[in-house]
Amino acid sequence: MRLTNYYLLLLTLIILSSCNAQKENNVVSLKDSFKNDFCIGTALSANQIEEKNEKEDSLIKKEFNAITAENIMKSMFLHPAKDKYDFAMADKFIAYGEKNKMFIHGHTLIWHSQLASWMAEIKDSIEMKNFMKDHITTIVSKYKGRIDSWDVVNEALNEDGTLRKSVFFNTLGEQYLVDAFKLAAAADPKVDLYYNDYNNEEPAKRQGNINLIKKIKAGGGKIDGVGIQAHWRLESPSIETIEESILAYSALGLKVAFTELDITVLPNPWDLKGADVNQNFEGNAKMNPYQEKLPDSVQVKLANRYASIFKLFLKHKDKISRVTFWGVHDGQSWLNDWPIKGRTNYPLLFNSNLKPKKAYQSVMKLKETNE
Ligand code: 9MR
Repeated sequence: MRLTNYYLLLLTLIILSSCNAQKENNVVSLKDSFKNDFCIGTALSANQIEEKNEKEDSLIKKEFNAITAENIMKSMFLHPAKDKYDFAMADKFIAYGEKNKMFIHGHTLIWHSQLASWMAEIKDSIEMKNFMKDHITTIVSKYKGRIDSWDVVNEALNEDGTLRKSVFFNTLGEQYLVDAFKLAAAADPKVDLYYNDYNNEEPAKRQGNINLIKKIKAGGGKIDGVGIQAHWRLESPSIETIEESILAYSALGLKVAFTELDITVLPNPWDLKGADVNQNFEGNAKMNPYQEKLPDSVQVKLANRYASIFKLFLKHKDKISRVTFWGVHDGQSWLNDWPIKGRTNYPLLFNSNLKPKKAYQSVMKLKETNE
């Protein structure tokens, strides 16, 4: 009798372990789990585009079906001098996406930051018009039919919804927005054209963004979508604010993409009321509390935050085209160096050893219970 029990127990254990083994062999990934909902993207560094690290490369291919170049397609790299373009890295980026059958997003054509120095010196409207025509036409035509969507204009708004006094605005006024979208559409009529910004889920900036979209349309520009960058925090923005934005933008007939998603878990110098923002926070242990590891309590908070965000995304999947994380893993995140240099942040779904975090499980779990 005892022996029978022993054999029964052994049999159960064997069955259980073979189920688990099957589960492990059954490759589950973000891109497959959300394949009927929206693209799951990541931003790639130069090294990742060049497939320098085999483990990172196989993680990228396994989990993501959309890519954005984190830096190499910005104007200072693509167009370093007035008569010089450098497409070497962008060509590799596109080839990488094509080889892996990924959705390829172009970031970014007109942005006041990471400009080549010669661009920042353009002073008059004729020179700026010529620059925009040459820049947009050359780049968009080169990749016509190979890039799926473009950030035509990036970060043109101030926090209060007014237009940023960028070098483009200062030389051309608000007409530069319409011109940029017209030039991009002329160069590739089929590619999806986006306006992309951060904090544009917040009410004042959102209203400014809505006005901007209406201006582009009224001026005869083609705009297909709005990118909400989604550099977010554990406590804010609220799910309600994000939802209102999805609804407001899609009511204008636009696709909504979350283009640079990450969630900081570190203290923000600007939240410290009364603190001097200019004071030097580098090397200050209070501002870098999780150098060794992320405490479980915060890991759980991050997982819950990601779960509620993705729950909302799923609720509005008919309006959302793509959700892209700003980086593959924590070790690569720009948030390790901003707004304070040299900290250890944990904003993504994979840790710096490329292992899925609790946040990854919590996002994946939404699909297990949904379907
Ligand atoms: O992640 C990018 C970082 O490596 C660069 O140093 C930085 C320079 O401005 O740009 C970062 O990416 C930005 C993106 O292009 C536009 N939205 C904000 C992103 C984070 O700063």
